[in-house]
Amino acid sequence: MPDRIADIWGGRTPFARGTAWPVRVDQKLAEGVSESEVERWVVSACTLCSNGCALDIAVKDGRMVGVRGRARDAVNHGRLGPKGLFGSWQGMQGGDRLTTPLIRGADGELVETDWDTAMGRIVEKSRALLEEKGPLSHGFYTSGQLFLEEYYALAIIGKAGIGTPHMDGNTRLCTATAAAALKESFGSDGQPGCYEDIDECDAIALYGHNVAETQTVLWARILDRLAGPDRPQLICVDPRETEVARLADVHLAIHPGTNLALMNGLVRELFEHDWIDHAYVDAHTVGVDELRAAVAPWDPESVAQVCGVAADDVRRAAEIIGTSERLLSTVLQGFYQASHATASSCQVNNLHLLRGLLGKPGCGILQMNGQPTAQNARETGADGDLPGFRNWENEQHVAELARLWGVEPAKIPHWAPPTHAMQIFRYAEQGSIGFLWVSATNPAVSMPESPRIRAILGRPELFLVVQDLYLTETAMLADVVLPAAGWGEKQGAFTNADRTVHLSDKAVEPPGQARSDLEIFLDYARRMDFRRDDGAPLLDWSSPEDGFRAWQECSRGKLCDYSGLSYEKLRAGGVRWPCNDEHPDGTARLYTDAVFRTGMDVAETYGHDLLTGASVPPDTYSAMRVDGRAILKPAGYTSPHEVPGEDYPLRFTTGRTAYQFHTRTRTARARQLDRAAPRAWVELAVPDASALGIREGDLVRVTSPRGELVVPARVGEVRPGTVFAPFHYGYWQGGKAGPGEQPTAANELTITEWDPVSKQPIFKVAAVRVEKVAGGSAPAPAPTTTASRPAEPDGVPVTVGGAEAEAEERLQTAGMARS
Ligand SMILES: Nc1nc2c(c(=O)[nH]1)N[C@H]1C(S)=C(S)[C@@H](COP(=O)(O)OP(=O)(O)OC[C@H]3O[C@@H](n4cnc5c(=O)[nH]c(N)nc54)[C@H](O)[C@@H]3O)O[C@H]1N2
Ligand SMILES: Nc1nc2c(c(=O)[nH]1)N[C@H]1C(S)=C(S)[C@@H](COP(=O)(O)OP(=O)(O)OC[C@H]3O[C@@H](n4cnc5c(=O)[nH]c(N)nc54)[C@H](O)[C@@H]3O)O[C@H]1N2
Ligand code: SF4
Ligand SMILES: [Mo]
Repeated sequence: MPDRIADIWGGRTPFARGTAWPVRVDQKLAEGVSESEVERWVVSACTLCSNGCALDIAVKDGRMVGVRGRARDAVNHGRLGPKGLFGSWQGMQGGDRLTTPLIRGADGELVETDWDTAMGRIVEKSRALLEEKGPLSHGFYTSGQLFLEEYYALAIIGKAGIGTPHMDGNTRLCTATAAAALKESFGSDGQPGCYEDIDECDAIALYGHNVAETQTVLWARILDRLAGPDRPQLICVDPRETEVARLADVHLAIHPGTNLALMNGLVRELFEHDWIDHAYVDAHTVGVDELRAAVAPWDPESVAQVCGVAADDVRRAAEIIGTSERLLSTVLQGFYQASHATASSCQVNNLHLLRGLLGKPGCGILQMNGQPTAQNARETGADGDLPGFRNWENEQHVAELARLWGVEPAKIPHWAPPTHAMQIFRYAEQGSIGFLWVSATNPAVSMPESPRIRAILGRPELFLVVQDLYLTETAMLADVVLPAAGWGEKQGAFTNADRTVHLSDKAVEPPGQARSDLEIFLDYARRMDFRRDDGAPLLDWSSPEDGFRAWQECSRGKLCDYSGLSYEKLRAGGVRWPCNDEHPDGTARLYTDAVFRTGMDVAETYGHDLLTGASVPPDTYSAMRVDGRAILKPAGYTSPHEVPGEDYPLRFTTGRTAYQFHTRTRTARARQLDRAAPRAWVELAVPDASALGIREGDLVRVTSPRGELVVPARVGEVRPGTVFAPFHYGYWQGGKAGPGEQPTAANELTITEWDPVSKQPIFKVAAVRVEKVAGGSAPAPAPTTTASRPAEPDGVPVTVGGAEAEAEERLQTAGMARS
């Protein structure tokens, strides 16, 4: 059996364009448990990234004892990656789960209590603040990791119960730009393409997306096309030598923060060579002249100078993009969390629109999601949108919600855009928000400039509720901690990055008194006695399925239409929305008719200026008469705000490793994963390291204007002049609760700044200096299997998982077209 820590993607099953990706069922069972001992297999999908690989959970003696990929699911064809195989089920059963509510006692310590006391304290505080200061005293900061029904309940509580605009998800840190770029170009959130576009394309361009580590099963699909008889061409835009970069035909290792200059250059090349589908552009888009003018200065030489790449590589990439018949593009954090996030991501849309490559097999755009349920946070309005991709500036849309919820439209905050997460924290800092409820996210580690965020969360004037599985760095600062049931312990639906909806059934009981997030939100609504205008309870659901049905009504007739789905139908396998009477089996691709969601009546936004973020007023938008055409949005490049200088000569960027998920609450509790990347490190390029006298494993201090990290150095393959840090390692480091001896969290250094349109924080661009603190006695604790591999492998032990990381792979070739 393969060691799936050493072999992240598993064995190759090559396939040719237009044929089906072969099925391979990956399975992992706990040590000593054989398949015949498994009592039940429970339908679910993995929640350790946005890929949403379908799986069944193995149950024995009331515990989850393993997982098996689902052969017939369109998303993964049976495959699972290391996080799915090891992290999904073990990460829930850490032994140190929260099992009772905690409240801060008179002596300032968190003490165990019962639900009545904990909820009583929350409701008392909530009522007092509402009376004294009104709804704007309340803020909710949620996740991209709850289930659809939970978000929808929270959205109704916030918008129709309390009436506060201060609600957002950590999706603001994650995929706010995906939504923003889709809205700006096509009028609405909603992924145009789907994963089958990998099977159909001739070229794949990955923009700031290290898919090999962050959606390992999707990369396995790409690897299988690359190994097939008609290999697609591959373009990678990333400052590191990722696995994607290694296999790319063109690797553009640009300086962090310069994406927009590159993108303007690529768009310009299409115009220069007339790689334009004029009929498509004329019939289905607006704005081509403005776009042509905006990109005019960006000839390949100018791009090369600003981005630090070869002009000929820009030309080669443009030629692939300009001449491939079927092009698939994916975009993720290297764009979304860098400067000019929305502007750069819109240029990817523009490349497709100019070539008319949209709504056809192999011609997808995946403005990727990252978290497993980020899509649902956006759909349901738990993230600072209105539910169902409704537009807060459209009175009709607000009236629909008011009817659904049985309240006056005036109750639903829509006098200004919903408050984004960074602003919610600013209000908490200033004191206008006095009640902050954080669910399923760990901002003390994951938000930028963490010294500031910790200070805000720790303010004695702020009443902080934290709802989590574990006592995280954030929970330690709370006034009330609520123990949540998690994946496998509760039921709910969720939607992956290609619009595939899965159902996750309950496999086991949650530990101790832990309750599902849905139960907690419903309990709060009951205790607060939120009512419709007719006096009936605002939320009368008694099960997740009630919530699902309510959501189906809310989504009916909208782009994200769930009306044709049911739990029963989802048990048979994932289905892509929209799913309704017209499309009972779901919908593979959007915009096949090139009619976009830009009409006045359906648009989710009237758009923004990409450089300033100024919103387009409704009458201006109306006068533009976009009427269902896509918008080619231009933006001129400006330099990032924080650039290297004398004091801070290097560029700092951050991201992920294949083996850890975010702040590691789940992956650090799966031994196979944790051992592969147990502690923090930073990556330096060979020339930078040697100039500073730093060798592999030396302890270094990395300093930005905001803070410092002290961690071992990996002398690796990041582009010279750039320092990369994984952001997973909070001060929970090493299982120790409380600040560690040395700061290890990347966000100690990051900047409080965000994209003007999407409001997504800039995690990937800052300036730092690096100095050696002490010689190391061992190589850095970074994996060798991925982008963090050492430049000089001699003496660095190779990352392996050993016997405990062995997992089964069953190839099912019957009926499959194989190359
Ligand atoms: N193993 C693992 N998988 C995950 C997660 C995880 O924590 N661990 N998290 C999930 C989530 S929520 C998300 S959002 C996704 C994120 O998935 P990705 O976006 O693929 O992951 P990142 O490592 O954050 O960033 C991707 C790449 O951006 C590059 N980059 C940095 N700065 C720039 C720049 O200025 N321009 C360009 N073009 N590239 C740049 C980095 O070198 C990095 O390789 O992963 C999901 N999957
Ligand atoms: N420097 C830097 N910072 C970043 C990023 C970066 O690339 N660089 N990436 C950003 C991105 S894209 C993201 S998505 C964020 C992620 O940042 P976070 O959301 O803070 O990361 P997680 O560790 O996933 O936190 C989720 C929490 O929810 C808990 N949880 C899991 N399931 C459940 C559940 O069912 N119910 C409840 N109540 N709790 C649950 C987990 O135990 C965990 O504590 O980080 C962002 N921060
Ligand atoms: S690719 Fe993502 S969803 Fe699939 S098994 Fe890995 S972590 Fe889970
Ligand atoms: Mo994310």
